Amino acid sequence: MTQSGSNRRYEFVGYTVADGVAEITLDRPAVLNAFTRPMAKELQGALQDAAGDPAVRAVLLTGAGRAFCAGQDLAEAVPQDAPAPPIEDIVRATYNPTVLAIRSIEKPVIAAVNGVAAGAGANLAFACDIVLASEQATFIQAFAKIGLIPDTGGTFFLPRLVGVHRATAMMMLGEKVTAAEAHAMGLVWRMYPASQLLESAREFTRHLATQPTRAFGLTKRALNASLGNSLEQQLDLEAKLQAEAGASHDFAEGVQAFLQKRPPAFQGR
Ligand code: T3D
Repeated sequence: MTQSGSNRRYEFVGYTVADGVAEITLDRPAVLNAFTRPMAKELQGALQDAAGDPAVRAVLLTGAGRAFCAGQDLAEAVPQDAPAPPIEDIVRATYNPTVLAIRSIEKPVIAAVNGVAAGAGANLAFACDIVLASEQATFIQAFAKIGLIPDTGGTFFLPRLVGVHRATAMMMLGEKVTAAEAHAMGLVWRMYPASQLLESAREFTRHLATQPTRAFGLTKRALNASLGNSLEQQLDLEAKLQAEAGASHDFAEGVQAFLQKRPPAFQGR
């Protein structure tokens, strides 16, 4: 299903569903898809749509034009002709629910970083389950350049992804990290030539959408919990979640397919 023109569900976010994949496109290319509150609300709506639609078994998040996302729209944050809205309110309304939505959707959420990802835009990508990137993509913890601290979960995910020292350097220097550097640090799973990123990311996500979605959802729940659990708690959780996975149609199908030496036909339940 493609949505364009008057059929389009959202103004600042593209949302289409095809082949089990919800493709969400941040769509304010004139300002490098910088976040305003309306765009964030729409992104949260699109994520909710994807979470609740049984036809969606994986989500692809990308940006329109030459950028993934330049973070907070600074013209909105600091209007030149009106008092600035409280920053805390922006963070609480814009970024916190978006990150929580990505982490709580029990389906894979893949970021296809097509260009610069700065500030909240970078940390939005790092909150996703797998990050794919164009060879031309860059990641910038831009916050320090304007006297802010990293938000959008950056101080939670980055030290866990790359270690405290590298995260600190990225955050205090605000330097451009190239896709190749991000790949070497494990922030990016796979890089593609710019012209091939979107099609490759679609194929990648379509593949995930044919896989055991229920088990993926439970895997994601376990990974989320592992970030705060002790080993004992995590082993206990694994046992419980494995009971759920073991009761799924896809487990029965996966085992039968293996024994019958044929590819499995997972239904995501
Ligand atoms: O309320 C709060 O502030 C709290 C929340 C904070 C979360 C955050 O994300 S804070 C960090 C905000 N983001 C930034 O500081 C990044 C600002 N942008 C840049 O540093 C550069 O634009 C980039 C490095 C991302 C890209 O540089 P470049 O040279 O490729 O593009 P450009 O020419 O700077 O930008 C193109 C246009 O997009 C330009 O508009 P123009 O001149 O063509 O009319 C530029 O003003 C606009 N733009 C880019 N980023 C933003 C933006 N407009 C508003 N807000 C932006 N973040």
